[in-house]
Amino acid sequence: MEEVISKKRIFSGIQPTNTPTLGNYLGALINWVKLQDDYECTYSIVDLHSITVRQDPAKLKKQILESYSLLLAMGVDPEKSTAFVQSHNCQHAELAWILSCYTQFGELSRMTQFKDKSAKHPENINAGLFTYPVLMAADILLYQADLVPVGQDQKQHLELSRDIAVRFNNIYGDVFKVPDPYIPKTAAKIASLQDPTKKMSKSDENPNASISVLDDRDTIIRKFKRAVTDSDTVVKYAEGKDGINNLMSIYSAVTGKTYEEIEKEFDGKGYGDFKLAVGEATADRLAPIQAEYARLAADKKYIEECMKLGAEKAFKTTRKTLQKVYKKVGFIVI
Ligand code: AQP
Repeated sequence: MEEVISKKRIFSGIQPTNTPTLGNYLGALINWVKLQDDYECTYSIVDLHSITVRQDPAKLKKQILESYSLLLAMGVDPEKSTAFVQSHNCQHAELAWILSCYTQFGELSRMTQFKDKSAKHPENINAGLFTYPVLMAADILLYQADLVPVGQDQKQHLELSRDIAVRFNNIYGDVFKVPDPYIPKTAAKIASLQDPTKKMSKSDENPNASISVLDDRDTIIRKFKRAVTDSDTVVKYAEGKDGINNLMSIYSAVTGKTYEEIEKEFDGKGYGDFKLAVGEATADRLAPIQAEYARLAADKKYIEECMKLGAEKAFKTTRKTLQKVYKKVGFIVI
């Protein structure tokens, strides 16, 4: 008899805190699309996470719709994968509560993101900001994910998810799959265009620091022209040239060229020519996504149907896990 090998499961999420940046795209979303062929993928717009920082409701609603539509425009297939909005599956919040009773105050106090974000928003150090990693653990463990694509910044949170899973399993038996990090072969780390020692971030207050995937061609080119570099003139990947290194990694990611090829291409040319080329190549790369996004944005009914389908698929998958958890802790499942 032919052996049926089931695909490994992947879970990943993105916060609808603003329009995704070129960093989100090249560092994460581009891989989400690729992974769909080889894995059973679940992708979420994690709106519950986004309110740990105060959001404007009308803007948030627009951003959830926009982020979701962009996922589809980039190539996430709602039939093949599960693409859903986190708040459409109430079981995330339910499991998060249970798991919070199996997570220690001391563990959460050690999370560097909590420390960073509380320093950034001293006026709003809310309990959600503190328990954010528990909700993240619930997101992952609910789907029995084998692998979680994570950037460096989320490694500590994934480690905690693993600790919580192991702790729960030690008490109640095999309930949760213990997830591993997935480090893609090509994971670009994109830095801010204004401060190349910092990551490009969608909530950066300086609009020139990041490229939104929906920026028009002129804006993209203008932002790259203004990108902070150094006083040297040679386009070369080297230590201490953070700005140029960042532009090279962007150019390499959008064109597929190696650093060596890029250095050759711009041999004898200045930073001005290089910046223009990076801007044009990035705009070319984003153009088809923007066109598809415009088409989808005009079809709200289709987007709503996809959201519903995603929510149903997500709920069905996670119901099994949550019922098992309820039984294990001693609740009556009716
Ligand atoms: N600059 C980046 N380079 C590479 N990857 C990046 N990611 C984010 N910024 C870069 C990856 O994108 C995925 C989704 O990110 P997120 O929505 O969870 O939020 P984040 O990591 O906190 O990204 P932002 O843009 O900086 O959001 P805000 O400003 O809201 O905090 C993740 O896989 C992340 O690694």
